[in-house]
Amino acid sequence: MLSFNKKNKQTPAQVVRPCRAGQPRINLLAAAIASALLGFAAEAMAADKPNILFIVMDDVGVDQMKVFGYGGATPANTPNIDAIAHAGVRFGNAWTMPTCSPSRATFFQGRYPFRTHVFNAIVSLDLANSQVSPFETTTPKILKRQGYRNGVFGKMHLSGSNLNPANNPLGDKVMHDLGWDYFTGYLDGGPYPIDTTAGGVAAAGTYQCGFVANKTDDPANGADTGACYRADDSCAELSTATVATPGRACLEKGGIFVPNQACQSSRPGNLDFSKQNGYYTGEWTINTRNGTAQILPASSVKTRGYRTILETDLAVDWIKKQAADQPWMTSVGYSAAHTPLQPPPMALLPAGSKETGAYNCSDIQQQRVLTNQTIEAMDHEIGRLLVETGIAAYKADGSLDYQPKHSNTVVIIVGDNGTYAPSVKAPFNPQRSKGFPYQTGVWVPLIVAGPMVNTPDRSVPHMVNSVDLFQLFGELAGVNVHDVVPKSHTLDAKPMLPYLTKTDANSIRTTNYTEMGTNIATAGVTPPPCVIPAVNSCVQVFPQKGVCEDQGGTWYGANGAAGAEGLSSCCAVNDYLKANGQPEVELLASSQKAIRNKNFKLVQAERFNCASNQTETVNEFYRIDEAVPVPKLDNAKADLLQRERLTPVQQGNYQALLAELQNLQNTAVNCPGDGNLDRVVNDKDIENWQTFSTSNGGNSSWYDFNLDGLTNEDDRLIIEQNFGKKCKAAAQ
Ligand SMILES: [Ca+2]
Ligand SMILES: [Ca+2]
Ligand SMILES: [Ca+2]
Repeated sequence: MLSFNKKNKQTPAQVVRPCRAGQPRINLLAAAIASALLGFAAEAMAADKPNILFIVMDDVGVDQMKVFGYGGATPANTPNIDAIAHAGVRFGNAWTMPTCSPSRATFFQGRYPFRTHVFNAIVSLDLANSQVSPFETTTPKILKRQGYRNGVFGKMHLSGSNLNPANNPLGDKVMHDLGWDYFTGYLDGGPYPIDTTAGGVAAAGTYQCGFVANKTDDPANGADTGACYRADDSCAELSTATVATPGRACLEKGGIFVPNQACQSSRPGNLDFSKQNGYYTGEWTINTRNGTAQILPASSVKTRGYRTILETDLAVDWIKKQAADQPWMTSVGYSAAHTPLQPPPMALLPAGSKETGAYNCSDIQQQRVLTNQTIEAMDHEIGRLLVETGIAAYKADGSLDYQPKHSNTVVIIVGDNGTYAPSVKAPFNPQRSKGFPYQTGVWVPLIVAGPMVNTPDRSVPHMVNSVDLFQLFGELAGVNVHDVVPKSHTLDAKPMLPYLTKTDANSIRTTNYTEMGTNIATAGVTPPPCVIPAVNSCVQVFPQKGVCEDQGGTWYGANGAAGAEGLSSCCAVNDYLKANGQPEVELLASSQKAIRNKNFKLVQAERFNCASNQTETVNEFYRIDEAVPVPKLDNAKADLLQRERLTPVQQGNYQALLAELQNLQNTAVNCPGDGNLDRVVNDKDIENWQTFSTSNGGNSSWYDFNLDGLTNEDDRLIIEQNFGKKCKAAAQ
C-alpha cells in the first residue's frame, strides 16, 4: 500500500497487443447478415443480449449484509437489495481486491493488479503507470463490438483526475478513452471532505457535518431560523416551525443556509458556492460519445443535492434514452458508503430512523449509525433505479415487485472492497478490514439476478473473484472474453454463467487471489504519514491532510500533529511517538497478497522494518470458512504458523498455496519499451511514444518507462535499446 524506504521495485509497464478488433467485428457482421437473411426478429437478437445493470457499492463488505447472514446486532435495513437477492443468486464467497481502484480495474479488465500495476486506490501523486491503460481491452470495448451502449455514472476511480492533470494524461475525457460511450461522475476516490464552513457562513471547523445545526444542539453556532440561498439565486426562509433541522433541509436542496437572517435582495458576498461539501455538493465530469468532456462545477444547480439521488437520476435518465432494441450496460458507482459520512436525507430512510441532525460527523460511534443510514438511503435509491427504468415496480405496500423474467435485464450488485474499519460489523474484524487482504477486507456481497437465473433465491458457496465479473459481462453479451482479448493480456477471469444457469455447478476455481501493493508514484515523492487509529497503522497514501482526516486519521505532514513542518515518514512518526511516551503504531505493508483454496488461506506481506532499514517478507496461514452467522476468520491469533507445528494436512495445504502463489507471480511480464501491452517493442511503440511525449506536455503516461513522471527522450531511448524484443513471462 505504501512505501517507507525505496519504492517502486515494480516492473515498468507490461506487455500486451492492441485489440484485435477485426475478428469479433467479422463475427458480429456475419451474425447480422445471417439474421437478416433468415429474417430473425430484432427482439430475438436482443433477448440474447440482456441489458446489464451493474451496481457498485463503495466500501460495503459482506459483514454489513443481513441477506448474506451477517450484519451484526444492528444491520442496515435493505429491503430492495434483499428483494433483488431473493430473486437472484447470492455469491457467498466472493473476493475483490482490498481497495477501490484495483477492484474496479479488475471488473473491467479481468486481470490481477500485478499485471496492470493498479495496486492501490489512485491518488494525485500516482503516475499513469498505475492507472487503467487505454491499451487494455476493457469491458465497454468488448460490449461495444456486441452492439451494446455503455454508460457509467458516479464513482469508478480508474484514473487520475484534475487534482493533478500532469498525472492524468487522457484528461477529463479519460472514461471515454477507456471505452465508455457516456459518463457522468467524478474521477477521484470519494466525495471531497465535508465543508465545515457550511458554504462560507462560519469559520472552518464550525459545522462538523457541513450544515448549520439547530440552536438547541449547537448553542454557540446553531440556528432555528435562517435564509436558504440556492445556486439559482433563489432564497427561501426556513425555520424549525416547518422542518426538523433548517440548516440540513437547506443543504439537501443544494442551498447555503445563513443563520438567523431573512432573505436579502441579493446573495451575501461571503457565501461560497464553489466549495465541494462531502455528499451534498460535488463537481461532475461529463464524457459524451464523441469524446468531449465537460465539467459541471460545484456551483452548478445540477451538481447540488444528495449524491446518491443524483447518481440514480443520471443513470435513470441515460437508460430511458436508450432505444428499446438497443442493448446497454449501465455501471452505477454509488459514492455510498465511502467516507466522509454525512446524514442522508430523512426522506430516503425507513420510518422510525434515528434523527441525526445533531450528530457530530467526526464521532466514530455516530459514524456507525451514519454508515447504516447511508446504505439504507442507497437501498432506497436502488429500488427507485429499478422502478423508474421499468425493471421493477412498487407493490401497494411500497415494497419492490421485481420479477427478473419480466425484463431482459441482468442486475448485478457488488461491494468493491471490505467495509472501512470504524463501520465493520461483528463478528468481522475492524483491524483487518478495507485496505487489507484479510477476510473483512476482501469478502464482499455479490448478487446477480436476471432472466437466465435457474431456481432463484440460491446461495452459491463457490469461490469467485472480482476479475470473474469481467468474464460474466462477456458471457452475458454472448462473447468469450478469452477469444477477444489479445493473448498478450493474460486474463485471470474464470466463468460465472454456469453458476446462474445450473443449480449443481461445481466450483470452477480451485484457488482465489487478492493483492494490494504500492502504486507507482513520482520517484522520491511519498505522501506524508497519516495514522489511522482504527487499525493502529501508519500509512503514506494520502497526499492531502483533509483526505487523511476524512478516514478518521491523524495527519503527521505539514501543520499536523507533529507541528508546522511535519514528519516525512512513518518511521519518523514512531520515533516521535516514542519520544513523547506514546505507544508506537504499525507500518502498513508495502505489498500484501493472499491466496486461498477451499479451506486454507496464505497471507504474504512485505513490510518495512524501521530498525533494520529493510523490507521483510512475512507469511501467515489460516483455516477459514464462510459459516453463518459466525465465519472462521483470519484473525491474528488464528495464524497457524504461530503454533508449534502444522499437521500434515495443514503442511500440505501451506506448501501448495506457497507454490501456487509463486506460479502466479511467475506469469508476470516485464517488457521495457513496450507501452501498448502487445509484448513487442516496435515502431508502434515509437509512434505511441511520440503522441504521449507531446500530448499533455510530455508528462506522465504509459510510455514513461523510467517512471520519472515525464514522457521524453529518456523513454524513447529505452524503446530503442529494446527495439525488436519479444517479451515473455519469467516462467515461460
Ligand atoms: Ca471502495
Ligand atoms: Ca508494443
Ligand atoms: Ca520518463
